[in-house]
Amino acid sequence: MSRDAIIDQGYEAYTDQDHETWRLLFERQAAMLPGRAAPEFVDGLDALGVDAGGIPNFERLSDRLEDATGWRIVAVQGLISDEVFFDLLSRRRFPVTNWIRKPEQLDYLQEPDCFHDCFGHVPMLFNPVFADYMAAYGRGGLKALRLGALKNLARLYWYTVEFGLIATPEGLRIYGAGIVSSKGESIFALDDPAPNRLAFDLMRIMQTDYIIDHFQQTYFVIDSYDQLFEATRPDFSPYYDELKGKPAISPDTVLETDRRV
Ligand code: HBI
Ligand code: FE
Repeated sequence: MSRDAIIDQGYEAYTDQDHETWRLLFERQAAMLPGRAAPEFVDGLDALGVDAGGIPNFERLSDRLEDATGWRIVAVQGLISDEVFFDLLSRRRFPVTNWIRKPEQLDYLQEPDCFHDCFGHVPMLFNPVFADYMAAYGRGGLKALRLGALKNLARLYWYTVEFGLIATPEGLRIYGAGIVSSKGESIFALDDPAPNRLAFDLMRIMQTDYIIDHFQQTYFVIDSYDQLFEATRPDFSPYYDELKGKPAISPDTVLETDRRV
């Protein structure tokens, strides 16, 4: 079923302008991320960094990634169905959109492009624990689809893989792809007094709505990738049953039971 979604990257079709857009975004973000992004992200970026000269060739990048964690990148046209997305993740294939944004869209895009997918997501896939978490997430996604609990599980992806923060001895750091690939949000998420930064809580997250059209009002902070992986080890079926009767928590709410970080 995933076969239909996978396309050729079409590397030769990229224009000089496309590569220039990648370089601009890459250099802008890479310069800002030391001291902001998680050390594991920065390490992963080094592996990708040899391609700072332009859009990475997915096959060559996949060869390096596969050596590290067994993951490969596959090119897709854009958003793919939930089922295909989860099926790919469960088989350690990460879908990366092949096209890159236009120069006039450097700061904001509605849908993921090659820069978000590749720069934002691929570095963390070089980390063995995070890589295992992502594959487990894919398996969990297929199951959540069958159980009608996708909404709950999608929130977990949103608040970890896309917008997660991690506590380190040096302070809070970003590991979420949606933050590291955005200039504005990589500053906002750490420095702005407005958003809530709450300790990771699986059930709480799976109950919390999210906003997709501006910076987050709440970020959840993990202590380690092991914590993340361990939290997703149990069978979620009883969790979904428990969540079914509960109303959603709005993105800006802080509960008495929340721990601020
Ligand atoms: N497709 N290309 C692409 N990228 C995604 O991140 C993605 C998707 N399809 C579905 C999907 N994500 C959701 O299922 C998850 O965000 C939960
Ligand atoms: Fe993403």
